[in-house]
Amino acid sequence: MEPDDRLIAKKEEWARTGRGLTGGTEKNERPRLPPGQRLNKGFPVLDLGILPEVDTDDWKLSISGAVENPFVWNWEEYLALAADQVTTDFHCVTTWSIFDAHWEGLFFKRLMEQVSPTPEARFVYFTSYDGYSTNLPLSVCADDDVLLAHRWNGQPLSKEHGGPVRMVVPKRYAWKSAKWIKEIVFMENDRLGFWEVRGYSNTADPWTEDRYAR
Ligand SMILES: Nc1nc2c(c(=O)[nH]1)N[C@H]1C(S)=C(S)[C@@H](COP(=O)(O)O)O[C@H]1N2
Ligand SMILES: [Mo]
Repeated sequence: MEPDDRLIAKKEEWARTGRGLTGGTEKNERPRLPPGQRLNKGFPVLDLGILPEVDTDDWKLSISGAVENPFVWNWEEYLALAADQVTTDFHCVTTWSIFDAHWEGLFFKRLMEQVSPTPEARFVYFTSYDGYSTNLPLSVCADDDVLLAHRWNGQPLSKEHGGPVRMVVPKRYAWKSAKWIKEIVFMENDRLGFWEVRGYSNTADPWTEDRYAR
């Protein structure tokens, strides 16, 4: 499958024109909602127009870069460690938010215990089975609510939402949460991901409405 160029061009245009920026909160909003966001009842799907087929039998997750113990996990190896759970809100830059998503998987902090990042590691770069990428500072990934998730609201994470396994980074806009995760590289220097080179903010903090690179 090829990336959906029209969809990508449209989102690049939103970054240029500042779609969704309000400069404030709307009346009647619950304080729990970041500025310019609205609560969505369902869980929308956003992707590049590619739905990668990744069977758990073939699934591999490679963790490498500035770490003392790089390795490649298969499904059983991941499952043996994935015993964490958390309930979080989730905010997409296109202005929808969902409340109380329940995720099960492996806290990123515990992944870090397994690989032991070197003192030089300050950034993390994620790549996915659909060719997507995104990047974060290591300090953000080490937060208590960041995890690799294979279950959502009591069910296996659906293919549309990034199954078998995706990242979940609740305190950043959702494009920082890579679906269909394939590779995690610990880095000394930052490297911009797919949307970060297309006009979207590198920091991506919903609470300061930090949507776009400007
Ligand atoms: N691999 C991959 N991860 C991705 C994306 C993508 O296109 N490919 N889209 C991002 C964007 S823009 C959003 S808003 C969320 C959407 O997650 P959802 O489809 O589960 O709502 O996934 C993020 N992670
Ligand atoms: Mo998004």
